[in-house]
Amino acid sequence: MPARCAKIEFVRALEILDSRGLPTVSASVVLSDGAEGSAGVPSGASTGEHEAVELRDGDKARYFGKGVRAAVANIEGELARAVKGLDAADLAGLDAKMAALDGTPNKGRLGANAILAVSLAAARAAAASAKRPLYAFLRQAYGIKSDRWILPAPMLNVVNGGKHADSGLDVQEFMIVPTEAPSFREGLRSGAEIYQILKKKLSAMKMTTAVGDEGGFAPRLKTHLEVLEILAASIAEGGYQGKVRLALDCAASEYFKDGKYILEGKPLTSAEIADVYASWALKHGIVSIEDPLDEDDWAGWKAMTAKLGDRLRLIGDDLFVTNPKRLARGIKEKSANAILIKLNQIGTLTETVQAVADAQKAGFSTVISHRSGETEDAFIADLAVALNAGAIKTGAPCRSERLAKYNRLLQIESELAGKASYAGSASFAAAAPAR
Ligand code: 2PG
Ligand code: MG
Repeated sequence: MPARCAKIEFVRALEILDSRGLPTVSASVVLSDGAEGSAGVPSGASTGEHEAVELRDGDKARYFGKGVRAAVANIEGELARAVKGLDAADLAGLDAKMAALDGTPNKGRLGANAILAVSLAAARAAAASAKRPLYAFLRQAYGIKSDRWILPAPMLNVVNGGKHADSGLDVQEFMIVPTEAPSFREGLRSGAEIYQILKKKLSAMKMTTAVGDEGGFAPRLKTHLEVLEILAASIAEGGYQGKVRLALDCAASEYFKDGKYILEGKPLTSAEIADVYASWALKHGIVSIEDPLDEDDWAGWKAMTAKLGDRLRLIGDDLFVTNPKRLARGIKEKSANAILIKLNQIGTLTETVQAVADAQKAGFSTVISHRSGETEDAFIADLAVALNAGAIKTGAPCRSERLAKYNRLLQIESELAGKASYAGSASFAAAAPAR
């Protein structure tokens, strides 16, 4: 008997709250065989100009205009009608249909948040119907041919600045990355231990140990170098020197004003700020810098990649916004050598998978990422493993919306016992790990 594919029967949606207590969208998809899947959509704070549209109600009487009732109505109305009866396992077909129905280049009519919720919930429902773990189902559904399972290196954001905290630091994220570890579990342990050591050090300095949006500390330290020094000391105290390295997300579009980068109060050109980053990188062996420059400073990115690209990963987040078109330009112009991947920047799972495939083909490293406003949904953990992405960034080892992803990876690693390897430093070397 030919295998019968379950069809989408109905779709429900709900306005829920994210980790900042602001509204976001969740959806559930039910199939003809009774299988069900749900997903929650995250939301950014330092959002890129070129991201797909997050549809918000704008009704100031509710949640200061941030309600998502229109997105919920779009899911239960137009989108539900369009996807009813579709083969749930055909994720690419489903996503193409929703994007065409929206009809805009940035999903501005129905909302990328509405479309993504259905895209992810349908993938979960299809995996449930196939009785396969999500990571394995995704690999099969997108025809990814690899018999290797790679657990990503976690990039743990332990000090928060920029728009994510009131620490006064310009740089948004200071991360620690276990590059040398025998397994994901051991890598995560080293990061979690260093986080606790850092907490003690900050307390001893009479600094606050309250945390920012992504679970990292938000101390009012005067300079960025001071933060790097405390982090290096915490790593050394844990006994992880050379095994756990440092990484930054500058989110520099936030401090780019009138053609200059305002760092620690000083206006700098892109060439001048590149020298500052280079000196930090040299001193502290930084393995990657995300968004060191503004999202439209293509010339600056190109120059910086020519200068530093053989030493570290320059990761485009706001620059590429997970958009295969912007990535294609970056590959052609050698604007960066790595890409940050966020599902809600582009609005469908299929386009996200495409961006990862294009990047890997070009030898770019890929980092699957959370948003600063998150839910308990751990979809990105499965996605990182399905695509052998090599790295994942999902906050500090603190706060359950962040730990949900790391804990899911622990579960996947134990499920794949003996069959999986840990990406470690491979994601930060010259070429991305082979699929
Ligand atoms: C980033 C993200 C996630 P936000 O800039 O990389 O850390 O922040 O979700 O606020 O854009
Ligand atoms: Mg970023």
